[in-house]
Amino acid sequence: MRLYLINPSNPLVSIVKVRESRWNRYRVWKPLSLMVLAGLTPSGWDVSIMDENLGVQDYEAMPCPDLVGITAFTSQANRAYEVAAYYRRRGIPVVMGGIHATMCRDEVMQRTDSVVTGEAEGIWTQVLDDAAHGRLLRRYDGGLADAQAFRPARHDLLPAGYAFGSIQTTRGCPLNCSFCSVTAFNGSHYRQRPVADVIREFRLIREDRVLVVDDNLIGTRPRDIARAKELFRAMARANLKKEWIAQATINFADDEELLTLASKAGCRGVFIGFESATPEGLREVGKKFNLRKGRDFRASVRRIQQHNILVVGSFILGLDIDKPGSGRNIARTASHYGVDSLNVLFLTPLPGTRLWDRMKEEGRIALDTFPEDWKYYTLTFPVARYTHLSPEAAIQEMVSCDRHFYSMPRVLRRLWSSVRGRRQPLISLVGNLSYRSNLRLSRKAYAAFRQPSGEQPGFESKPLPGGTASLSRCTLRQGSSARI
Ligand code: B12
Ligand code: SF4
Repeated sequence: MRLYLINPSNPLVSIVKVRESRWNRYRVWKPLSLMVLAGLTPSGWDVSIMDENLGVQDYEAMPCPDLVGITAFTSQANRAYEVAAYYRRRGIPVVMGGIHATMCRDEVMQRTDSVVTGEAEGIWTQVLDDAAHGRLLRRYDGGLADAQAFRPARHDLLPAGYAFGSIQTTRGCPLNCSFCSVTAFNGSHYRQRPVADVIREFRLIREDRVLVVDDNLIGTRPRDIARAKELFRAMARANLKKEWIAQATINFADDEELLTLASKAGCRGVFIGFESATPEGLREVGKKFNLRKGRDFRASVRRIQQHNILVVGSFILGLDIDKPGSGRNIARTASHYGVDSLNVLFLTPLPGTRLWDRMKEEGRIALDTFPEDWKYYTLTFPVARYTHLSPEAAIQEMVSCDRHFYSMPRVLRRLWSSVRGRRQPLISLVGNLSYRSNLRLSRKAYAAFRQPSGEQPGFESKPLPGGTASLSRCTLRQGSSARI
C-alpha cells in the first residue's frame, strides 16, 4: 500500500520564496506533523512525504498512491483543497488532518473523503486499516494524546537540504492568549514527553541544527521549569552536538540555572512573544503573564543573551489600542529591549480562538469569503477590521516598523553587538538579512493585496497537472478600507 503525505504550500508565505531570497533557504522548516504521522504508520505501508515548500512535485509523473494524507494550517487550506481535488478526481481517497481540519471540520469534510480532528496518535492506525479495507469513515477524532504515546518522527524520510531538523518535547501551553490556537487545539494541560524519549529522538536527527517546535519549551510553573532543567541536563550529558532554537515565555530569563543548562544543552536562540509594547495591549490579548513581577524586559533580554542565546521578539500589530505610530513604537520598543530580530504580525482572527469569536460577533472579520480567503491568514495581511487603523494604515505601520528596525545601520549595530557578546553573529546576520530581504517581498505582496479587483499574478498558486482552478483573487471588499 502506497501512502503520500503532503504538506501544501502557500505562495503568499514569504519564507517559502527561496528563489526570490536565498536567505529564506535557512527558514524553510520541516513539516513535523507529517514526519510524526509517518512514524505512526505501520511497516506495511510505503510512505513518502511531499513538502511543497521545497517545490511542488510533479504528481502526474509519480506512481499512483492508495491513500493521500494532507496536513494544513489555515493559511494552507486552499492549496490543500486543490491537491485533494486532484487526487479525488483520480479516485484516490484523501484524508486531511491538522489544525485547520480540527477547527473547520465541516468545510474540510466537503472537500475530502475523510477528516481527522485532534491529534493522530490514538487514531491513525485505525484510519489506515479502514482505508486499506475500503471502509474509510467520513470523520475520526484523535482527541489529545498521552505524552507517553508520542512516537519518534521519521527523520529519514525527507531529503537533505533543510537547514534545521525539528523535534517536539511538549504539547500545549499553560497560558491561553486570546489570539492563539494552541490552547484551543492542544489543550491547556501542558504535556511533557519522557526525557529519555526526547534524547533518543534527538539522536535520529541528521541536521546539526534543530528547531524545537514546542509552543513553550519551559512552561510557567515551578514543576515545568524543573522538567526543562532535567531535559537540558540530559541533553548536555548525552553530548548530542546539536545547536537548537525554541519558543519560550519571558520567564526563561528569570532562572540563571535554567539559562546555563539550556546553553550547555545547545540552545542558541529563543523566540519570545512580547506581543505588545504596552501593558494595555498585553491585557487586551490576555497575556498578563508578561506583566508579572513588574518585569524589566530589557534586563530580561540581556540576561538571556549573556548566555550566548539570541532573542527573537514577536509583536502583534492591529490591537484595539494600536493607533497610527504604533509600528514605529513597536520597532523602538524592540530596539530598546535589545532583541536580535523582530517578528511583527498582524492581529489575525484564527478559527477556534477567542479572538475569532469576538471579532466575528463584532462583524470585524474583513476577509471572510471562505475558503478562498484563508490564504491571507498568514498573519502578514490585515484580514480584520482594526479599531484605529484602516487596512492601508495597518500596512503603512508594518512597513514603517520594519524599515525602522531593519535599516542597514541598525542591522550592523546588532551584528556588532552579537560579535562583541559572542552571541551567534552568523545566525543573527542571516536572520536579519532574511527579514530584511522579505520586506521587499512583503511590499510586493501588499501592493497586489491593495488592488481592488483582477487576477493578481503574485498571488496565483502553481496549477496542478490536470488543471484545477487557480486560487481565487484577493477580495478586499468595498468599504473594508474605511475606518471603523
Ligand atoms: C512549527 C510551527 C511552524 C513552522 C512550520 C513548520 C512546518 N513546515 O510545518 C513555521 C515556523 C514555518 C510556521 C509558520 C507558520 N505558522 Co506555525 N506553528 C508551528 C507550531 C509551533 C508547531 C507545529 C508542529 O510542528 N507541531 C508538532 C506536530 C507533531 O503537531 P501537529 O502539527 O499538530 O500535528 C498533529 C495533529 O495536528 C495531527 N495532524 C496534523 N496533520 C495531519 C494530517 C493528517 C492526514 C492526520 C490524520 C493528522 C494530522 O497529527 C499530528 C500528530 O498528533 C504550531 C503550534 C502548534 N501547537 O501546532 C504553530 C501554528 C501551527 N502556526 C500557526 C501559524 C498561524 C503560522 C503562520 C500562518 C504564521 C506565522 N508567521 O507563524 C505560518 C504559516 C506557514 C505556512 N506555510 O502556511 C498557527 C496555526 C493556526 C491555524 N489555524 O492555522 C499555530 C497553531 C500557532 C498559533 N499560535 O496559533 N509554524
Ligand atoms: S504563550 Fe504563546 S503558545 Fe501560549 S497561549 Fe500565549 S501565544 Fe499561545
